[in-house]
Amino acid sequence: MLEHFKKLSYAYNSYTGELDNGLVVERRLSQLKGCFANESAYDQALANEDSLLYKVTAIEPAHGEGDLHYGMGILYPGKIGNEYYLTKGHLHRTRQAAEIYIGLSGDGCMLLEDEQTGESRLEYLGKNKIVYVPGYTAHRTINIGTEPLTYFGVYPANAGHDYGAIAQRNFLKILVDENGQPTLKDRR
Ligand code: PAN
Ligand code: ZN
Repeated sequence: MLEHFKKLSYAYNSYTGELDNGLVVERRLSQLKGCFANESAYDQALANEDSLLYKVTAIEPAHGEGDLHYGMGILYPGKIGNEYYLTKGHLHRTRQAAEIYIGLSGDGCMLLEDEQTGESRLEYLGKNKIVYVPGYTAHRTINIGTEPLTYFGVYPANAGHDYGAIAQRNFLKILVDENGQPTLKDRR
């Protein structure tokens, strides 16, 4: 198996979220249409600037069963209205595929939502914190701090990403700043 892998170790930076040699995907505000609850605040922010919200660098060698994929994310601080910057969020195409997130720097949360029951959970994600995302669970990362949030994620190579299912029905909960406190509310 070793011969299939050109490279087995990578340098990373906890503060910039940079991971050598990976495939970098950038997500700007215009690509998160429908994610934020306050649509007029979204339109206003977008008219002002198509800001960079986050970047993900993925390493996906995918040579076969049992393999792992992994990636590093950097989610910048900010808000749309009173809702914190967030990632699009997704389910895995292979629904049973779980994932481990490890917080590297900054202050954030993971919003988890069981696809079948709609049960939501909010877990803190930051330095020295690991979050386990079970299968069948939509997951979204949220920056509740003033610094960039960086994290590492590892998932089965066959997990895949399904953005459509959760985009259509949307996460049931939103995380907003209420008097300086991150507060989980129903999306109305
Ligand atoms: C992560 C996510 C990353 C960006 O690596 O892909 O946080 O979020 P979106 O993919 O929802 O834009 C992961 O969960 N991979 O499976
Ligand atoms: Zn995932």
